[in-house]
Amino acid sequence: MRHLIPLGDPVTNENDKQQQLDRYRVEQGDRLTTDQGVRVEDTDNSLAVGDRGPTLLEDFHFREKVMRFDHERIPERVVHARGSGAYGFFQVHESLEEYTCADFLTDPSLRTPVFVRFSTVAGSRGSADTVRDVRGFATKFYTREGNYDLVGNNIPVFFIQDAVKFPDFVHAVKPEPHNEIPQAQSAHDTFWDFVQLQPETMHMVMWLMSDRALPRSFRMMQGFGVHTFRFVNAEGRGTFVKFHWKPVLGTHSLVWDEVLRIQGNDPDFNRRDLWEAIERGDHPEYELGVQLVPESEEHSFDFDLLDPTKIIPEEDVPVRPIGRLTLDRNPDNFFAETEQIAFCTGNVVPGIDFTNDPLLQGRNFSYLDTQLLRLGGPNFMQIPINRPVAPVHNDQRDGFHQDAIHQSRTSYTKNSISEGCPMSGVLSGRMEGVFRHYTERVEGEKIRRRSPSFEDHYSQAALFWNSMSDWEKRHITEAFLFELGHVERRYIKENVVGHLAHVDGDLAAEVARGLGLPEPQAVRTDHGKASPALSQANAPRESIATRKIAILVADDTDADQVAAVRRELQARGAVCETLASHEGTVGPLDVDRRLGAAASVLYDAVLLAAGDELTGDGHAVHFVREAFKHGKAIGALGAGRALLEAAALPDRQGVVGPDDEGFTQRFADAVAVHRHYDREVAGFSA
Ligand code: HDE
Repeated sequence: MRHLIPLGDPVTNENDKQQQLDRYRVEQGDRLTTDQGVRVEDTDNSLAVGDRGPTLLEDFHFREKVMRFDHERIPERVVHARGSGAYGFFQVHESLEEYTCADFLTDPSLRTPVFVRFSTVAGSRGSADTVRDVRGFATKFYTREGNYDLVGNNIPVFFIQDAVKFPDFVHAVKPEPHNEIPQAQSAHDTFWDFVQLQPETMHMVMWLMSDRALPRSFRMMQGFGVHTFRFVNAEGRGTFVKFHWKPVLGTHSLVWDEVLRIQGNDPDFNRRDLWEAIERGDHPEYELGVQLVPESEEHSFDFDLLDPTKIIPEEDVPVRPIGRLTLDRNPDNFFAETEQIAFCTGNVVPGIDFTNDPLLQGRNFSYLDTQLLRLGGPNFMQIPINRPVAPVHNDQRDGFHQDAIHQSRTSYTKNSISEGCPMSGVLSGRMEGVFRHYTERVEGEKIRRRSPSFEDHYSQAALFWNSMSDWEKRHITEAFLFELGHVERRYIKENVVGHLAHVDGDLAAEVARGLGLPEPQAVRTDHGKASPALSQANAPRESIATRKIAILVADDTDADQVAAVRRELQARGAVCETLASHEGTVGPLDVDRRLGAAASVLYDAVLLAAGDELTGDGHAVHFVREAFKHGKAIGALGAGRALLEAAALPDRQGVVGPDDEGFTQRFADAVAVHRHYDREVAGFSA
């Protein structure tokens, strides 16, 4: 394959972006100066008249310092305001040239640098991470042919079918306008009012009420491009494509009660988890998969491929793994990198194109438009994090914050003065590497009307429900009860239940009962179909890599035994922390955290190695009972038997005792299961 751009190192370019950023990175100097580089005498006292006199306007250092402070804030994103980002690289497994000419998808030796930003949607920048919400999964690929942005979510469908409704939808889910309550929650009247009036939301609402909306970690959630996009190969042939990110660590969720408690214990739970994993060298990895549909099969589904409220079940079109994303570097500065990164769905490279999905078409306007205000003008792509590694040459000029000093005497095309440069492909006659929009025949009347092929709002909501395990169905039902329980208007609840009756009669009846509403008539035409790939219960749960295990120790702990088990767990990739009633050491063991300053919700499993000293400690007993309530693996070692007994747990699913043979293996197996959900049936409450 030929490239217009000189490529340098032919094997890898994963460092290209970092080398570019190095030019902008600034070290902390040792002398304080003004923005003009003038050394500052004293920054603790402003210039004033005498000891007790007024401050002088002439104090340029004071004015500059306060002026800069006054203007530190930029508007937060109108949605996805709270996010966390990381650098990494993407490498395709084998050439996809049969389907796309995108350089980064055809050269397996290439490591394309990326920046990924994960986010919640509804909350403000300072809101808690663990809320019931969709998560953004936006990836900027700095390819040799320009930036490609895959701006996805962790749920494969969306609430609405047409972008023109996005402002209404967002206004409905955001805090209510009169009192700005509630923060980062969908459990309020305006959101459910929108839902009851817009049945196209039903499929997405089912996902939102499921545990998918409570990811354990950004490292353990899927990502989806949502829309059907188009691959285009060198011959100009198009293939429909849906993008999937699958985390190598598996897809895991928190439980609802845990979510609520983490909000107080560590509002930065997901952000911290991502940061710490990368600092530790546990680099998050995701497989990129594609579902490919030949154009000839566009109309062979019982839904419209252009409808973003629909998935293509994996059983019908398998997800083909095509490459791997690895995140291996934290940003140096949150504002400069994570806050200023600007994703635009319109950023595509040759070989990847749009379809006529009306949601996608609208997004292509919105993302570019939103950055103008957020980042202060049309040159936002010159901010270091947004710069492509591919060279940029054009006649676009001036505007706020123009950073480049264009030396050319011309800024128009065609020109003769600069020998016609820079020249488009057509003008130069060199078409290699140009972006060519896919040639598609379109005709029709100019109308404002939803396509009849977008009309079915319930079949895939039912497909999702049918595919759930018992515990997943239980969680979805409870989520509806919680959310609608926070709605004041009875008719809104009734109408939502009315929609649920189209999805599943039992679900609708149970929600109605819980809310004290009349049971609706079941109206679903039961298609009886399920897609096992949709259930988290079917995801592999074998590894304990990066699971956080709390080890409770005291003076009666057998330190050698604990050290040996800890070593084995760490060898399997677990992250262990030792907790005791005080910081410092317990015998030869280093204490990582004081038990009183920790909470079970911050861990995936608990290993009890302390006995009598903690049996009378209410916090320690609560710690164990709460971990049990949230379905976590519990192991008791040596003296830990006494603490286990003190906790008086009602059953032993996922509980491994000191006398159990092959303790470490059994405990690791119990941790790998992630959550022992069947405990919930016993109705245990801590
Ligand atoms: Fe977005 N969305 N969105 N969205 N979206 C934004 O762009 C918008 C939609 C998504 O980490 C905004 O830079 C419209 C679907 C992510 O910086 C804004 C519509 C999907 C992010 C915007 C949608 C997404 C955004 C706000 C309906 C999944 C965060 C700030 C047509 C496929 C990106 C910004 C980041 C952010 C508009 C629907 C994902 C206002 C109009 C569907 C991950 O432009």
